[in-house]
Amino acid sequence: QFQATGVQTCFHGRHIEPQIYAGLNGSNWTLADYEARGGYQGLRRVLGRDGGQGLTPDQVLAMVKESGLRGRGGAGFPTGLKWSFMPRSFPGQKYLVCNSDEGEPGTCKDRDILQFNPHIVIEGMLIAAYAMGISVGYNYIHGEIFKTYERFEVALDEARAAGYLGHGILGSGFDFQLHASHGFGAYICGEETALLESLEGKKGQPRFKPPFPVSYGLYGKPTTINNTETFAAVPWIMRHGAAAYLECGKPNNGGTKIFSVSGDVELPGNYEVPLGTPFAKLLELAGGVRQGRRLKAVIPGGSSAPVLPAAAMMACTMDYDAIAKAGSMLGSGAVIVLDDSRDMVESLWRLSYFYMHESCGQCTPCREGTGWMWRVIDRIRHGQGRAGDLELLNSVADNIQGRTICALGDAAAMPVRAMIKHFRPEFEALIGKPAPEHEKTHA
Ligand code: L3W
Ligand code: SF4
Repeated sequence: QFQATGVQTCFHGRHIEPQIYAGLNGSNWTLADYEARGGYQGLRRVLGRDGGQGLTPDQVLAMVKESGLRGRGGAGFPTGLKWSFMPRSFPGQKYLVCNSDEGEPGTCKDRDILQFNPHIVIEGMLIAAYAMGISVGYNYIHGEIFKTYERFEVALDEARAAGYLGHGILGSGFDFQLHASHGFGAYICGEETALLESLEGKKGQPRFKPPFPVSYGLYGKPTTINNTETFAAVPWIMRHGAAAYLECGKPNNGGTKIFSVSGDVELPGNYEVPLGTPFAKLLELAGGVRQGRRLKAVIPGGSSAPVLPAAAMMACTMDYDAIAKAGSMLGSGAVIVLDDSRDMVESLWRLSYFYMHESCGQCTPCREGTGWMWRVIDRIRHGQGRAGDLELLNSVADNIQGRTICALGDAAAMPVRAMIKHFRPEFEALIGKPAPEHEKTHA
């Protein structure tokens, strides 16, 4: 039973309403429902169709910058800054892309936003397109959530019929066409340049960066890519103002964030809370550690984020800066809770298998290194570990991290190093005597 819920929380002594899940009951996703909740009012304000004067693209951009909104896909890059990179005048097509290829283990927020609130993403993309002078957009949706893709298509039809998409939107001079596209389930297609390759109909393999997509994106044209949740935050900012959004969170970490809390908790689910909420509060909202067991560790930002032991996590607030200071990353906001019954060697063994399986194979350190790390962890797990295996694992991780085309290599290496750093005795306990000399090259 996975819950999708916005939680009203008290933060800095103030009552904070959820911004993305507000008013949702699971079935009120249609255009009429969305409009009844105040939907498309942000776009109307921007286009001057609410009785006001409207906002210029520069004013919209300034608001997004001031709001402190940071990318919700994993990197936390400032959204307003990213939008400001888009060239204003370009003699050709510019593109806007929504990255809904959610595949990070533990992350399941974007699929729920699209399922329960698709119009909030469409409205956010419309406002982004207006700010950057873009007339064509795509939403690339993960291939394993086909029903969600179908629902998004229906929402697009509703928006077109109501004049929110197409030419002369709401009687203004603004044009925007938006299309949905679905992938086929490869994790690597969530990496933005692999996504673009896939959208172009090619094999989804990452490109070298730079050039970044804003210089050389879809079909080689300037392209801005943001995560689903990032676009979903934009309408609220337009309706309530940048300062109100920033105040919801903490400096440099504006707004609310959806955390997918999974693992050993009583109430796994998506929880929308202000950035800066203490981890202890989030854990409490998720019902606490299951069956009254003790917290052992937490992976705070999806499987790519280094694991943190319980004590470090309980001292943390849930925001980009605090989690980075503690030695991990907020990532996409997938909080994987591990209780004291968990075997960390087994946990790492599962994670490592995932990265080995999902490596696109394009660069040698990742293709060979992910398999090498998994094989070493596999033999440790089966009681056949050798003296020096932990040093070997760290060495392989060192030779992957920072030496690959995309972040998957780093994402595979970081959990290995963190698990060994924090839970070394569990690995050592499984490692037997030194292997015979002739076996030492077999890793
Ligand atoms: C123009 C520059 N643009 C950066 C843009 C860049 C991108 C964004 C962030 O990885 C992380 C990764 C995963 N001029 C620019 C520029 N940009 N400098 O800003 O860039 P970057 O390179 O910091 O990150 P990234 O390559 O986008 C994303 C982590 O997210 N992650 C992955 C989650 C996976 C999902 C999923 O399931 N789909 O969300 C989870 O933590 O490890 O560190 O747009 O173009 N100078
Ligand atoms: Fe492919 Fe891995 Fe290289 Fe990324 S790091 S391009 S997934 S081989």
